[in-house]
Amino acid sequence: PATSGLLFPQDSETREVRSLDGIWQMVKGSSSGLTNKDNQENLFEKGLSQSGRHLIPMAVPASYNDITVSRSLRDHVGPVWYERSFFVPSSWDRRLRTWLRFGSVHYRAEVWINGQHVVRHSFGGLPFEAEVGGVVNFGAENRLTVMCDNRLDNLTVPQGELHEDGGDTSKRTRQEYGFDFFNYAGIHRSVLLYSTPLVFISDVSVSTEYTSRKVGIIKYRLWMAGKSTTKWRRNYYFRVQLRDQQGEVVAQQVIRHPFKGRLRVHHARAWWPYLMDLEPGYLYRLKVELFEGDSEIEETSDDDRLDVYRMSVGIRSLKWDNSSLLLNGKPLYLRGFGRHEDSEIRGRGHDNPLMLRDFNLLRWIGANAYRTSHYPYSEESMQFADEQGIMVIDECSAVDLEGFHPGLLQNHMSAIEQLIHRDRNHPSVIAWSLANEPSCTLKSAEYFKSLVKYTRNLDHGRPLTAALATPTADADKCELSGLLDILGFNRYNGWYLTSGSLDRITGPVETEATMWRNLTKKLVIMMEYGADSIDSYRSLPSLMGSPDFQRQLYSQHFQAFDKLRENSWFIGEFVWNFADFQTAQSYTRLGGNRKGIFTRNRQPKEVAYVLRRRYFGLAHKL
Ligand code: GCB
Repeated sequence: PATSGLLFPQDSETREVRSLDGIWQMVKGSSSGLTNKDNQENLFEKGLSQSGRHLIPMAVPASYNDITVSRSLRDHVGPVWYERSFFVPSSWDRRLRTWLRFGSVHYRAEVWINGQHVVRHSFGGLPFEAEVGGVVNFGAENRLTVMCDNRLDNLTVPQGELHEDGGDTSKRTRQEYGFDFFNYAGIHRSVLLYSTPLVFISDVSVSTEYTSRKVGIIKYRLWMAGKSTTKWRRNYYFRVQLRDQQGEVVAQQVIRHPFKGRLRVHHARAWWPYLMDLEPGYLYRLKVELFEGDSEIEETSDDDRLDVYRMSVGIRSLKWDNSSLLLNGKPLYLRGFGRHEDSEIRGRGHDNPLMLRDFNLLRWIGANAYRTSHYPYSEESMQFADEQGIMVIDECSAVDLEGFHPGLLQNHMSAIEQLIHRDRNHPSVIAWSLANEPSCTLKSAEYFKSLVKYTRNLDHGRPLTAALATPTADADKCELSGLLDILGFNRYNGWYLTSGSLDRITGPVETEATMWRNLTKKLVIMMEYGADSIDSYRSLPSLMGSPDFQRQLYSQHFQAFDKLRENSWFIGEFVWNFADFQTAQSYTRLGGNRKGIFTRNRQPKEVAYVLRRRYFGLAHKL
């Protein structure tokens, strides 16, 4: 089936969206053996209710792991099967195209409608869709089946290891992985059915500039689809209209093939981050219309209009060199967080109340940035970051990378391509993060060179970064650091290193940042630091794990950052982590990772007040 540009589905004069979220039926697939026994049973042909298997009511979107009380479902390794029925309006037949779109299924998905295969996809955190008009029954009931497989191996992004345990009768697959968060699985984001016209707007890309004279420039490119020859494009044209928040049209254009143009906005309102402007996150509204015919702008009439799509556009310029990162000409200092999409019961499932709470907390604490550690976050949250003026370092799902097999490089590139394609229009995205803590000293040179070259071809407008945890002794052997624009380093002084020593933090942080600077001459950011804490654990003097210790460890880091900030190349500090989060079970992770500034339930720990004072203080110094 045809796939298109993955514009976020929306209602418009010409489009309709129907949500398929809700309670679906689920069947746990087999977890024995690496071959897929369920496929042979053709669960998608008969339908789950006919399979004789145990049906589990399952919420969509959500991770399936923490919804029931079953240990075997929580720790399941292998496929699960989801199913629901749905209707497609008969009015969508013939006159429209029907699309089915998933915001994210982790990790591998196969989709059938009425027993016919329609699409497959790998990588959690990224959307995929298929045109399904050819397989659905219009004005009648349809059956949608989704197989979701959480297994990770040495070629998936992220990687994992699969082991076979037990004898012939009790074979079970065991999943191991090195990354420090639970491998939640399921249909994690919304499932949408939507219609477009037969000839339709298939993709839009924008990039912006903001000049010192307050002129905004929006360069755009538009794509249409729905006809099979290339000549026909000349019979179509687009109208683009930019409106400000009062609804006034501030720029417009009619554009013919090739569909590229630029809008100029005089006295533009720039997109500014939180606490750099009274009204952060100013967004214009871009309306894109596709017409048939060859009229001039005065003559365009809604009767000839085929399709309408709207999106928000923030006008800003982003520039960098080896001494600073500039937004609209002003140097940035990032006051940020590493985060997770993680909460009780829902796991990694998208949840609007949780997302809003998280943004309210980011603003309460005075942060201006976060990194989407360690995978792409929801499209809803990317849009919300635009609106709230929170800057995003957008990370692909390559966490704890090793092995550097050519097949892994292919998958890594594909994950980056899909991420950039999805997120390139967001003003909030200020950098791409290629990986978290990759091993980068062993035979990785060619791998990283190819990856960086490939990424730069996809987007010239944003700097590249990664979060490195290379031991300082091996820093000069790191094959990735020299290829980046921003060197991010993760280091747990006082925690994993020199555990418990509060007096061995400030010096090492300064020394390491300076070492990376001297070695690479690049911008430097501390991407992770922190300590676990449990509210009920009190001790005097403060010991590791107590809220007091966490607070003091932070204060020690702040002293280092204040010295480093005297250099323009030191551009930010990112706390690990925004909130406590779930991990694989281990005796080092009781109740998960407790390095949150907030509890898993999004209430402040003591350290939150200390960080709040710092982040607001930094904002006022700018
Ligand atoms: C790291 C990882 C992060 C972990 C963190 C920790 O370096 O990047 O995923 O959660 O350390 O707490 O150990």
